[in-house]
Amino acid sequence: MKATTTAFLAAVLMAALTGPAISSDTAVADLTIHDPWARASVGSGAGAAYFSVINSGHRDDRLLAASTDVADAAELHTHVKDGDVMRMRRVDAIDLPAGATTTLQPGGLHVMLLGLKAPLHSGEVFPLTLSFANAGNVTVEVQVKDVATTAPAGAAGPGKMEHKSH
Ligand SMILES: [Cu+2]
Repeated sequence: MKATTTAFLAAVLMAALTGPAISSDTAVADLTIHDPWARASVGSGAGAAYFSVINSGHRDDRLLAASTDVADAAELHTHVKDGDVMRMRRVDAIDLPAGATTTLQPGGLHVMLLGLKAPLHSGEVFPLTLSFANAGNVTVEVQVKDVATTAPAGAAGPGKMEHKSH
């Protein structure tokens, strides 16, 4: 009985650690979009979405655009170092080399959500449509996560980021 209870608790703990039992991978052609997530926003304004794209095919692809109903516009951005400050800059496309995984993450490549129609709350999910040069369009479910638990060490904080307008 005790051993069974312990095993049960271990299983519950594992489930808690690995998150909700929903699949966070979406496949389209040779691409797999893994773990799309966005930071919970403090207010409305701008947000950012992140994910990895695994290109298991033999030809390169490119992410050309993104769109979502939760924001007025979604742009592809990267960070560039300007002196001691990391600045965001819009890019025309994100290269997805064959056989490689390309990761969008805080402090690097990201999908910028401009003009959020409502604050993004932790635990919410919203659709994001991605347009690839070869694989076509696919809509993924973006999981909103708490800022504090997702900011990796070494990533520039919001105070050090400046948005470069176009
Ligand atoms: Cu940005």
